[in-house]
Amino acid sequence: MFKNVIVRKPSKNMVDGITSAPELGKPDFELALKQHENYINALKSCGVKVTKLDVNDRYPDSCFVEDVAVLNRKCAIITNPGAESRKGEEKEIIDEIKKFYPEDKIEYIKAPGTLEGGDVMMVGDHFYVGLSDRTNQDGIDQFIKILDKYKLTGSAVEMKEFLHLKTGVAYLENNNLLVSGEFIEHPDFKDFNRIIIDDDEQYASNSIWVNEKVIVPEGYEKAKKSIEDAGYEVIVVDTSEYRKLDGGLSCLSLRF
Ligand code: CIR
Repeated sequence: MFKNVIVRKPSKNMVDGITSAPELGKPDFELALKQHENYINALKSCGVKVTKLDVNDRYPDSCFVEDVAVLNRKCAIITNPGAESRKGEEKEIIDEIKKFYPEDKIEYIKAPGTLEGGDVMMVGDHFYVGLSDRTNQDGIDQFIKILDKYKLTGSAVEMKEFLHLKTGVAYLENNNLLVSGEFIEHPDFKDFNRIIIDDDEQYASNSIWVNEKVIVPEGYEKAKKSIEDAGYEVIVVDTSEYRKLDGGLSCLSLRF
């Protein structure tokens, strides 16, 4: 169960955040703010305490807090983002993390290692880490070494198609895994109860489990039904403006 969630309010220049899909247009900032509020309310309805960090306009992508830290019940790992314009963004979360973890339980990924939290999927005490354009082998090696210190385990996941691991896969606890695209037949995930998300609804594979409920992006009816059929109560939140920046439900918070 998660007790806490950290989010960061988007800054005006989020509209200039990194995107691989400029054809979707620039985000509407006012709408993005409304969607962020709805997202916070959905999280609160799952019984977590939400900490909302101040706007940080030094980093246009700073609302995607998931990428700068990996938090678990034993330690906090401050990452080292692989994207050029996000380098240094991780430093902006450290003071907040210190409110939740003692300093000797805060670890750091160091250059030349890179790692972004969007590439990390927690399954109990095991952490799957995508070897992506943002997370390199050195970052994964450091990460696994840190986990080992806390008697946790990790493994690298080969991938080619998606930005981050969790762009295409989401763990819903109880061995249930949403999978799309290259992860549907991925050998690393063959022992999960796989809930397949069709290509035309791929964005919905970035849904999040929060205390037995699952938050799903608006507009993906087949995905919503499959998740409901698996026995979950679903909460729908529109994230259209974040999708324009390759961001989704998981990227917008740290849940721990
Ligand atoms: C980026 O490209 O870094 C942001 N525009 C989107 C980050 C999405 N984060 C995530 O999937 N965890």
